[in-house]
Formats: sequence, C-alpha cells, structure tokens
Amino acid sequence: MPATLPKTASFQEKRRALAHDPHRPAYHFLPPANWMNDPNGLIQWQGQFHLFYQYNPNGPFHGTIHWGHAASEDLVHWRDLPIALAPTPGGPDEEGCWSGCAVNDDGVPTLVYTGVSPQVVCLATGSDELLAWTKPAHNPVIAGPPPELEHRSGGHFRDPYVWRADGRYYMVIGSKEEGVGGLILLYRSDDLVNWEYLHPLLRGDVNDSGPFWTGTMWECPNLLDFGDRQALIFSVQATHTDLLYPVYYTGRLQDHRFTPETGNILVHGHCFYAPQVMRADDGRHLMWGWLKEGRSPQRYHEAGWAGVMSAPIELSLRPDNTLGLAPVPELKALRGRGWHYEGVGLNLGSFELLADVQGDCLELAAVFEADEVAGGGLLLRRSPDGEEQTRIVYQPAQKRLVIEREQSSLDDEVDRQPCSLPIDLAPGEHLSLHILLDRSVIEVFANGRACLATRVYPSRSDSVGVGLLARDGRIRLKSLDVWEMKSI
Ligand code: DQQ
Repeated sequence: MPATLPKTASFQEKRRALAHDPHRPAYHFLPPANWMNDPNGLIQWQGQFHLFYQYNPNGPFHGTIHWGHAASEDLVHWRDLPIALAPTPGGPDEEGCWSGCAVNDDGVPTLVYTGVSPQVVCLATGSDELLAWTKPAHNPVIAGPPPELEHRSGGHFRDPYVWRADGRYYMVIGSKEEGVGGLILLYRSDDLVNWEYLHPLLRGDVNDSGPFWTGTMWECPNLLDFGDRQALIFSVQATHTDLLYPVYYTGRLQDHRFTPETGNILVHGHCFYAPQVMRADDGRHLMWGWLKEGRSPQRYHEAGWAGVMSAPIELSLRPDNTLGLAPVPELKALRGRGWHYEGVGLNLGSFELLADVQGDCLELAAVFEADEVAGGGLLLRRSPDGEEQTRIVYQPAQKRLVIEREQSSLDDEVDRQPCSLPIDLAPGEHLSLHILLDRSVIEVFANGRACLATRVYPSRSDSVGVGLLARDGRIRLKSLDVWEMKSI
C-alpha cells in the first residue's frame, strides 16, 4: 500500500490507491489491500453469496490473521463488508482466526473456525445480516487433537468443515501423524458445541509417491455429496512453507467410513491452494481457491497486496467418477468486445499474432483439432518484439499442457519455472481450452476435466499481444473465441 495511505483508510480508498497496479487482477476477487490466503465460510444466506477469507489487515504478509468478508448477488461482483473475525487478546484465537466454514444452525449463522495457538476449534454466531459476529464463552469447542494423536500430530489440527446428515452435524478436520502422513479426522455433534471424535476418515502415506505424492500434512478438508458418490478434497503440505496442491478422492461414504475409488491433483501449477467448496441453493458445488503469489515477498511488500481468489469454479462428478471443473457461466456477464475465428491453421515453426486482439484481461475459448496440436498452442501477454511472452503449449508426446514462463517477465524477482498439466486425449478428442487471463492470473480449464493455474508478472506495459504458435508440427484451430473482460 502506498506509504501515504493511513491504516484507517476506507476499503474504497485502499482499492483506489492500488487500482493502477498493472499486476492487480481486475475481475477476480481480492481484498482492498494487504494479505489474503484461503477462502473461508462460503455460504448462500438470504439469497446472497458470502465469501470470507484469511486476511491480514496489517500488511501484505501472513500474520495477525482475521476473516475478511465480501458478498455478492451474482457470483461476479463483490461488495466489501466489515471484517468478520479478529483475534481476541487472551482468547483461544489470540494468535489468529485461521480457516473454517459457515453453517446455518437452524437459522443461526455460525462460523466454525480454527483458533491458534495451539490449534483448536472455535465458534462465532452472526447477526441476521452476517455483519456482527459473537464468540461464545465456551470457546474452544474442541481443545486439540484426539488423545491418540496428541503426541503424534505436532499440534496440527485445523480447518473444520461441517455438514449435516441424518439430523446430526459431522465435521472433518485436517491433521497429520508425524512420520506417517496426512490425516482427515471425522467428528460428530448434535449442537456444534459438544463434539465426539469418531476416527480418521482418510490416512496418507508419506512414503507413497504415486501417482501423486500426498505430502506430510493435510489441511482444508471438504466433503462433497454427489448422491451415490462423495468426494473428499484437501490441500497437501510438504512442509509448512512448501504448500503443494489440492487433491481429491471420490468414493463412497457409508457408515462413517470413506472408501476412495479414484483420486488426482485437483488443480495443477502449484499456485492454486486451500480451496473451499459450497453447495449453492441451486445444487451446484461451487469452489474458490487461493491463488498464491509467484513473486518474491519483497515484490509484494512493494505492491502492498498479496494473494487473489480464483474464479468461481463449478465442480461436477463425471461418469468415470473423476471431478469435472469449469468456471461458472455467470462470468459471461463480464464479457465485452469479442472476436470469433474458425478453421485457422498454422504450419510448423510459425506463429501469428491476432491483429485486432490485445489485452491483459481476457477470456479465451480455443478448440484445437485432435491430430493437429503437435507442440503448439497460444501466446499471451506478448510484447510486440516477443521479448516478453507467455506460451500455453500442448505436448502430445508427453501428454501434457505446459505454461512456459521463462519469458513471462524481465523481472528476476518472479518465478519463471514452467508449470504443467497432464492431459491424455482420447483418439479423435479435440483439445478444448478455456482460459481466464486477468493481468497476473492465468487459469486454464482443459476439456472440462482438468485445471492449471499460475501467475505471470510482465514488466512491459505493451506485453498485451495474443497469438497462435505452431512449434513442433502443424496446428489447426476448429474455433477460437476471445472476449475482453470487464473489471468488477
Ligand atoms: N491457511 C490457514 C490455515 C490453513 C492454511 C492459515 C492453508 O488454517 O491450514 O492462514 O493455506
């Protein structure tokens, strides 16, 4: 935040002060200023969507964690609301109000969250409009891990996620068994206050590396109900500073036991983390995640803000029991000027810039012909001379989509490692990419079943070109649509 702006500045003043930052996303939600991490407490209340988030009002770094709050009628435009939770001196959340969820407890809005330190479960009940929150005197409602884990979890016990079934409350919470792996613990309650520990719902194995490593500690669990199948989603830590990725398992939850059938990394790219999923009134499973910074702490201190929320993503259960992901259709409301192309082809070793299309806030939908996407793809954020550019390239031999970032920025304080998404196309299947570009944010949805997210920080103001690239073979686009996206 510019040094001239006092801490007491209003949300609006803070937003205005940062509005000209070329890296600051324009149509993804982020706080007025300072630090943000996980989405929390997602709930639809009296028709409005409420999004809470891990927030530090004291600067762009993880510390003094509060719950920021915003609301939306359409999932697209958000209104800042007063901070919902702040640490209470002398209370069980004195060192931070960490992640948790929101529950409609027979008409009483209730936040179930992590107090630190040590990590415990706390409650807060809300006023009718969700604007004022009261912490009951009986906090914490769970004072720590179950006795069997007391000396084996290293105190890792956080991020309660609550749902109702058979007239009772159930809760999953993230933990670990040191040297063994991550844990999701299951609890039950009738009143959100008195909790009975049941057993681990899922256990990780730190020594098992395939098909993906599930790390040493599991946080931010979610339980999704798709009828005859359920899904567990959680985020995987390697160490407390190395946050890997969110993963999911689908399977069956029966008699309080979960039998996983299939699993995968939910969003690739090491940028999207700690997602939370809510059930909207219309039945959709809606997910937001934290998009971490890909630049040095020094850079985000200078910028005055760090962290941004992903686009709202709808999750679905596919016929093969994997999860499908797609940005919600409500985002179409932000589309401005658009361009449509059909049957564009490009020969080996060439690239072509789209003459009329430029921008750093765009939505793109590209459908590549099945057999003709060899080593080709799209160019984004390209400067006219190509000095800066970001390439989204499909590599058929490796069966993966790569975002090449080594030329994304001239600034050596930013991460320029490539990031990739495994995607295996069936014979004859087109490669269909749905891309959201929002200044420093890139989210790519591939064939409705896989997602790759990353951050780029071009340093040149003219790095706004868009183009096509055919590197190792010929490419042919069945169609390409590009829209300018409006700011929210
Ligand atoms: N972030 C929160 C924790 C959670 C972690 C702290 C995940 O509750 O485990 O800000 O990013």
